Amino acid sequence: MNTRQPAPDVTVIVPTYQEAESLPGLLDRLEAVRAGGVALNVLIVDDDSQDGTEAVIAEMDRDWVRLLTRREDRGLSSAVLCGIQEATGEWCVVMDADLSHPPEVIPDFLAALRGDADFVVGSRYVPGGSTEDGWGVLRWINSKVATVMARPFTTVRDPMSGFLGFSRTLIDDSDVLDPVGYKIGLELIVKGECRHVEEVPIHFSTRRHGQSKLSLRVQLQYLNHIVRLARWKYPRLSSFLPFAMVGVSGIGIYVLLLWILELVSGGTLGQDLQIIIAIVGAMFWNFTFDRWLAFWYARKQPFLPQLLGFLAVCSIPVIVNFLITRWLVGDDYVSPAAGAIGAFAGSVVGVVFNWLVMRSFIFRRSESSSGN
Ligand SMILES: Nc1nc2c(ncn2[C@@H]2O[C@H](COP(=O)(O)OP(=O)(O)OP(=O)(O)O)[C@@H](O)[C@H]2O)c(=O)[nH]1
Ligand SMILES: [Mg+2]
Repeated sequence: MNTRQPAPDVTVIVPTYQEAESLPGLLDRLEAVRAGGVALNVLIVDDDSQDGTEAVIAEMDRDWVRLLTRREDRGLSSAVLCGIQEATGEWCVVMDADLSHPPEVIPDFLAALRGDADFVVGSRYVPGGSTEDGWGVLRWINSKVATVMARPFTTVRDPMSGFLGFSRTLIDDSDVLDPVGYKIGLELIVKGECRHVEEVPIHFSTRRHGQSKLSLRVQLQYLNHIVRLARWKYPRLSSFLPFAMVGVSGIGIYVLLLWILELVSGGTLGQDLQIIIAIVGAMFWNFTFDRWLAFWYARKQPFLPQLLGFLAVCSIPVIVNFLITRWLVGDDYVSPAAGAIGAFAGSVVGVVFNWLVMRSFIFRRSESSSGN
């Protein structure tokens, strides 16, 4: 890029992996947008494709196009983040290389950003937007399911879009970004705490050259990404819900263990011992899954104090259950109704009280555990 040129209004960031065939067409269309009066430069962030990308860019020889070849890092989101760091324009536009995204709407993106939008998405699902025919049913379902899963975080109709516009300074602290996700748009909207996301309708074309990089692995990463976003945006709920669910599963484990012990020992163990073994087994079950799913941020802290604390706190609802049942029953007859009320009270205490106590005293957030 020629450093003597004035800073452009917008840097178009194009992450690429083996898109040499598509680049000339893309750059021609971007050149036409420039000719239309948009001061843009282009930053191609290529993951060492070795498919002639470098030669294509050298041959086209446009001084407003810069190729950044990454030889160590890999991945779409991290390529985009790298592009944002290297961008020089006041605004960033991110788009695919494969001509799925029409560069001609970039002026509309800028108009929205200069207005009151803090983020712009090229959208297939707003009036005027469309998708080229020929998407298989599976891909369509896939896109819809992914969109529905993003609903708790944003009401944007097409949060899966990879055609994005935003201010270069949207994220001051790039450490908050988590490049695990393929869907960097969703990540930026949520962590940039964008309030006004504008959707510019686009016609999404099917790629003509090269291959899709959308693999099953990438889709599994999306699930992981959603979980991480939930933990970031709703930290208490994302801890309490798994805790409650593990609690319910623990009851199942308890009953299952009682049944297995009865079956295996044929009653030789004695009732008390069977109950104790089942309780301890269920506690270990809960501890393991709570530590993993509900208190994920404290997983790197020492195990033993957590285990002992967990067991101590767990015994509180058992005591509550015991005391309430005792209080409700007469001297010599333990009625099932009293037992049920006691167990119910113990469970309620168990879920809410245990969660609060464990969060505050046993699985504490440390400075370094704020991430996911
Ligand atoms: N730098 C970099 N770019 C990538 C990587 N994976 C994908 N890309 C680029 O990101 C853009 C989107 O990838 P695509 O494979 O087109 O994904 P898609 O649009 O969901 O799928 P298709 O519609 O089948 O093309 C393209 O420009 C890719 O070249 C990667 O690992 N590193
Ligand atoms: Mg594509």
